[in-house]
Amino acid sequence: MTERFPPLAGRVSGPSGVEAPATGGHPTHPSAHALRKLAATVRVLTPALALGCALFALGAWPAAAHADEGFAHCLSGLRKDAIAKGVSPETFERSTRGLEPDMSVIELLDYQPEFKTPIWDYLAALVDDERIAEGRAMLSRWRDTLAAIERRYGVDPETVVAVWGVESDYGKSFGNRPLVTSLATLSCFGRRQSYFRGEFVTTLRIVQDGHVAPEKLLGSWAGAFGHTQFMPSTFMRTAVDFDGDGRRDIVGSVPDALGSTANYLKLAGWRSGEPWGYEVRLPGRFDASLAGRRSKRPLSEWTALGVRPVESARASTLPPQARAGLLLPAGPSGPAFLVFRNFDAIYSYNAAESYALAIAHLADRLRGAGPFSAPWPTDDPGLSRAQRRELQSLLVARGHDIGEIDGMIGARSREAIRAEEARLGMAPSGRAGRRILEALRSAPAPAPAAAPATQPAATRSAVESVPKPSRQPGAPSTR
Ligand SMILES: [Ca+2]
Repeated sequence: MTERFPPLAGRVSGPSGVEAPATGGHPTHPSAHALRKLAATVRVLTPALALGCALFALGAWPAAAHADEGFAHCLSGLRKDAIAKGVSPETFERSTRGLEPDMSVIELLDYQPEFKTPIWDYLAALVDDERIAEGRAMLSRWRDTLAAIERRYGVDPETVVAVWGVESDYGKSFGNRPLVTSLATLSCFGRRQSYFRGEFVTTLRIVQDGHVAPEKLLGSWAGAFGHTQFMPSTFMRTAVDFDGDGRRDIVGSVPDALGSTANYLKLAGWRSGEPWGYEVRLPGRFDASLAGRRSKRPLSEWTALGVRPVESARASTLPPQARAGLLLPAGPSGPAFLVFRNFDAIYSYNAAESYALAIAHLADRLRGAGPFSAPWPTDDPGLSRAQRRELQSLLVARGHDIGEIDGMIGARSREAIRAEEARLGMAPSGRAGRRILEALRSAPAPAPAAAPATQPAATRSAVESVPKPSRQPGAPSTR
């Protein structure tokens, strides 16, 4: 699994339900996240592969060529690749019969976000009361399975469940695009065709080996699928058959998915019983240039520099020679963390520090810890998903058509926020923060003329209570 994303990862799409943060890079609002991951993917290619990739790009399908003709020609090339790698002609024919390209995935590949999400917004939505409560319910429901997983792989239940919660919202958000279609399209058009060809062929092998039913091979636009949102190649390297039925099914089997997550982390260097890290306080006049996940120093040096754990009990499990990096996700005036080897293991899952921090913090919250001690350096904190849905409902009640009330703040929600900010005499930012939420809560009820043109808010509230299973990691929201 050493090729997974940056260090190890293999995924090109992100976690559930949040836009990409401005720092560290990740998620879910696909776009920036996806691009970062693609960049990361390229970084891990061997020089030979990279050369192959470049040569392939030179001969890539001309953009002007008719998509259908180009696709048919490309598919015949993919067929040769697939058969050379052990896919039977029958599997190939069955999987690609009537297949047509889905050019929307190429748009997603090239999508450039117009809005940077601050890390406090990102974390507020990924580690909110809902996800903590559901995670605790999952810890209880899958207690025996998680205990067996910990015995086999040495990864604690809270970490495994936190990855699950961030990756697929505990199995509620897999993405709904057929992998074969997306990956065949990405193999034939756009950038990174060489990478996606490998993922396409591997997908056919997963089908051929019977691990996951073909009709259940749905995922993000880039091909991440199942509870763990593994790319097909990551699946091949790291997925396990934990329930013992002979299939590695990270879509249909929670034990397989959770076991696969733990196996992934173990292969990424997880050290059993060690913490990922903990929040610290910096001394006055601290040299922030010492920060960096990779700039590791012994704990004793950090102590000598005046860096102190916020809770000393959590720091006492590591020896003074244990090596830690200092993470300052929002600069020296925000929360600070010392992070150890296990943080790197989580990071490898998705190659973004903000992502790893979300999982690490969610795991701590599942263990009963509270929020970070230091506030984020903002006077307008981020919103939970429930608060985002409330904000969207308030916007709809004022006549804005923002699409579905799903807690995902996309372009249409931001446009509506901008309009309301202007109306209320605030500087228009388009950001879903506490200030605009509180302003709209206390603003006078909208005039009847401004009633929603589409669905009444009362009808929509039913929608908002249902977790949205269709989030596309990597897909820009249209709202
Ligand atoms: Ca199984």
